[in-house]
Amino acid sequence: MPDAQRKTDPARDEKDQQLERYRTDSSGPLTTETGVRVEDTDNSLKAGERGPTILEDFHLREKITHFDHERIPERVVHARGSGAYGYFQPYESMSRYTCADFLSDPSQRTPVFVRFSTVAGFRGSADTVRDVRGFATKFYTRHGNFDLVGNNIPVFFIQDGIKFPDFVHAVKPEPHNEIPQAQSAHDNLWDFVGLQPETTHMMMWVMSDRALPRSYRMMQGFGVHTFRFVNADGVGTFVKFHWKPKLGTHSLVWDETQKIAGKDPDYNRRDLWEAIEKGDYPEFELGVQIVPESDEFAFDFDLLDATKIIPEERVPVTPIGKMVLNRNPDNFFAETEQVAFCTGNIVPGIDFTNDPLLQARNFSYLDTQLIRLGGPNFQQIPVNRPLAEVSNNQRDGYNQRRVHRGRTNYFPNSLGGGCPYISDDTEGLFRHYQERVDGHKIRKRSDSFQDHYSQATLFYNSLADWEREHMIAAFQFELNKCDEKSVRERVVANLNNVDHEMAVRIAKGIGVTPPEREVKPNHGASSPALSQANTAMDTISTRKIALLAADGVDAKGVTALREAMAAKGATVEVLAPTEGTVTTSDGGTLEVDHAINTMASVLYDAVVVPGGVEGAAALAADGLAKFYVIEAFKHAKPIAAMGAGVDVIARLPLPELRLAGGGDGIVTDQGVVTHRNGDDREFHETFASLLARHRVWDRDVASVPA
Ligand code: HDD
Repeated sequence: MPDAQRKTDPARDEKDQQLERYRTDSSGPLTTETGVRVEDTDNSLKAGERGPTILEDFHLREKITHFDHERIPERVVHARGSGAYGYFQPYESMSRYTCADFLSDPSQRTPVFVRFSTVAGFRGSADTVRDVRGFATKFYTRHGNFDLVGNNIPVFFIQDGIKFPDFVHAVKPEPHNEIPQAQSAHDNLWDFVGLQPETTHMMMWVMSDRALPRSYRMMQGFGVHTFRFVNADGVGTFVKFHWKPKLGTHSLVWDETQKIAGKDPDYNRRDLWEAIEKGDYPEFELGVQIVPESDEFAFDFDLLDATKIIPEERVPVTPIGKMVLNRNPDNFFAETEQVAFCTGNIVPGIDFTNDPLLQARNFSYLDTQLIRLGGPNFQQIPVNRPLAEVSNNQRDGYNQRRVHRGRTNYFPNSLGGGCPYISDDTEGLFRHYQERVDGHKIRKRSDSFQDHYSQATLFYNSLADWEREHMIAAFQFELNKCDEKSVRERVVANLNNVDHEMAVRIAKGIGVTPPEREVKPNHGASSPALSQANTAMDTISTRKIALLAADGVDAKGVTALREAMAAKGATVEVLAPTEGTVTTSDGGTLEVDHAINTMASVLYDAVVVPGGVEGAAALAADGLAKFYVIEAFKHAKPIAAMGAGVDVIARLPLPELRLAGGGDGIVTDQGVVTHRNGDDREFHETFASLLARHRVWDRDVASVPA
């Protein structure tokens, strides 16, 4: 998008101003890194026009050397990601629970940088794979950086960080042939899963639609661990962090994700970038579940166990503030690649618990940045720099950018005026929460961590029918990709602990003998908050609608639909056989947004077939156009047809549908809304309400080819 069209928030926050000091624009004559102007950068220095290149060519050597060193190690997990800046603003002071400055004043905006990611794939892998999504937020608070390094799923695969290398080795491509890329559907992962029952709850989430988000702007985020708020009196309270997207939590369907991975591997990255460029700033509400310390043992699971949620019906999520992402980075490498999140980055008012997963993470993140970013000075990289003042006696090291003056670099000192000193001022002072700890050194998992199934069952029970169907199909898909029968059998035996009927169905779909007996009856409890069927469905803002057009299209209906959708924040894009324009039935022209073969229905939320006899006839004869509609139907997307466009639908190989005839008004059947006169407010409203519900799940799609 040209710079002139870029909408950016005019308010330049402190982080933006700080970054301004480091921004550079290409200008002036071309020079070496030492500032020497060069006369030619296309030809190396040679002994004669056809002679050998000579070592003396400092420009060649510098240019090639720099290029050779352009890459840094990709993140060992979460290598593929995308980031944005924005701000966080609390709704009211949380000082009753925490002295965290950024949560104390509703008029204060704290700059943030957020990076969303997939876990297993390499840096260049596709966005829409089945995977957990990372949701890492760096708050540049006045009292230092706070990193909330979460995921879009509220639980984790393992309970103790010492298992992390095993889990990651198992899910990553297999070591002998480095296959498959960014896929959990392979023997090694499921071998590990079957042998490690603590993964069960998380695997249920990963097999659910949560692992296929429609957009980074439409997924939840979770801090996962139980953290601690600490107030000014030193009183601690347990807390779980939740991010809820304003646009609701919505997902793609599996077949669609696989196709998008080829059509647009940058699907989620592009979506985030374009939304921010257009001024459709993604918004998330931060909420907390608050548990007084006196209730530490009030639950039938351990608050320190990261494979467990606290059901929202038991402890509600209190909204405490909102985050708005309003600025794209200037440079992917400098900012999104070099951003370094560390769970150990906390600020006064927030503290850890003894969750053994969190404790290991606190070591791992700092350690990984040392290798990834080449030494201990990575906090000096512009995107990582805190806004709070930094002053200590840490010195030297690779990539030291500070020029420390003075002769002292130790504490205490008198020769440097005693600086930096330990102050009595309690404002912004970090004090560790004084938790009493008493125990034997022991390598043992607590008995309170041993129930791996009750919450997996709770999740299963909470899903809508369509969500369960998707999950069962996902288990079957993944396990069918496993060659080893013993691996499939072990996973089924384990799932039998979650729900017998579910395990039987999965077994039947993967060539494994179904378990004969129920291990224990399903407890029947559910938590409605866990189902995506209960998410926000009141907006079509930023949704993308494909409108198929050919010469002879009815302009009036198109314009009316476009205006109606734009008024609700959605975008209608015109797709036609070629770029340029199409001729409308009244002799005018209609701008084409994309040639139909450069896009696909999977890149849109809905498909529209407009009126106009000639245009509709052309679409009816165009295999690509017809496939848009059939595929959209298969993926449960709303479809609209107007005027002669209804006849295009009528001739497609779809299940029997009631469509609008000559004398009918609006007819809606299985999410297909048709009307002989498209220029109608009620028609637009019907279509928009289908779109707001995201998908039409009660549609018969099994027999539809796509
Ligand atoms: Fe992790 C990256 C989230 C467990 C070790 N993790 C990483 C990122 C996210 C998470 C979002 C990407 C940050 C970015 O965008 O730069 N990780 C989680 C969550 C976990 C979790 C929600 C469980 C609750 N992670 C976890 C464990 C360990 C790690 C148990 C190791 C003991 N994670 C890492 C890492 C990474 C990382 C190796 C790779 C790149 C990085 O840190 O900066 O240190």
